[in-house]
Amino acid sequence: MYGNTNLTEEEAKRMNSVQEDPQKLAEFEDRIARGEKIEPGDWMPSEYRKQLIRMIEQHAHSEIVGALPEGTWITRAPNFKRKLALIAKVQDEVGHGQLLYSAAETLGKTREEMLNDLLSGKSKYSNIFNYPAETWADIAVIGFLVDGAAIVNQTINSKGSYGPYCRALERICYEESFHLKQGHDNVVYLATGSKVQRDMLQAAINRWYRPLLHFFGPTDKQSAHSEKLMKWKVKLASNDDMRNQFLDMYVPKILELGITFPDPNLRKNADGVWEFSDPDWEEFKRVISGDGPCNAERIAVRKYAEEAGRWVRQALLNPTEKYTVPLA
Ligand code: BYC
Repeated sequence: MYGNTNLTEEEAKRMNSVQEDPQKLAEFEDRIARGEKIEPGDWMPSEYRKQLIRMIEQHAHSEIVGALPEGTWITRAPNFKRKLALIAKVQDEVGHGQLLYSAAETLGKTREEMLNDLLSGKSKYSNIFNYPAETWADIAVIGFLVDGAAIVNQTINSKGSYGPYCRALERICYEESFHLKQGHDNVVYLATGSKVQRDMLQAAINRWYRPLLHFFGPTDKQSAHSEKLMKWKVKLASNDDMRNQFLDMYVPKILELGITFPDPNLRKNADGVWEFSDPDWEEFKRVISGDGPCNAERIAVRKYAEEAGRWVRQALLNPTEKYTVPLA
């Protein structure tokens, strides 16, 4: 999936020692224009490498942190069938993290460096996982709408220019489509259930509406990286376009269940563009800078996992060594 060239940072620097050679850059851009995939050992501008590491790493972190709000509901799932589906989904999300860390490693940053940057707050992860999953309906909404939003983004970007990332995204999208089905089933079940269940679902939609709008990133005018990423076909649609596609696909599906969105200005205009109230971009900035409702808790859980799992990593690295940590 990744090719067999995992570069160290040192090697990556060396490979790009003639990084902005105009001829190499022109050849690289021609390849991208022809729709060719760039592979780990190929020449690439250092900025392309840097941007990919940033984006894939953030994506990988989002998967493993994203498993946390759902993970807390495994023990509280309403029945065995739902519990089994949720366990499988959470396991998939962590697996997606593994695929994405491997894809980012091909660019020269080690997994350890990436995880350290997550824990120190240097590296971002998706805004949306810094909100609490207060009720079982939040799990339904995450499964249907957060996974739905992720599929919109990932299906588009799986046609991008960097081979290892695209192949990881393709596989992730297959698995996400099962997540979406369980989320949809869960949402429909609650929407067609008792008044208590419908109210619970409505309250969850009210909570997740704005974070979902934020999920696709700042508006195109505010987006710092889109222009470059789109030029190099890492991103194949802008933040606003992806957000619009998501609203187009999912708003009608929620409305047809008799559930509403907490925004009187949400509507599709004659040009097919969805309009909505300002989703409070200041809140978005706060949340992605570490000051959301659950940022501290999410990082604390990850730190605990790192520390408590250290002996496992050590044991795996030294298969001949006898266990020094008691197993019970
Ligand atoms: N959250 O220039 P912009 C899942 C940051 S997990 C946090 O537009 P870009 C799932 C951005 O990083 C799937 N930060 O950025 C898992 C940049 O900051 P820096 C999650 C955000 O990269 C478990 C600054 O804002 N999906 O589905 O061109 C259970 C300026 O933004 C966000 C991905 O990770 C955000 N939402 O575009 C269930 C998709 N948005 O780095 C489900 C991969 C922006 O300069 N990522 N920022 O400090 C992408 O497609 C792109 O990175 C984005 C943003 C569209 C998100």
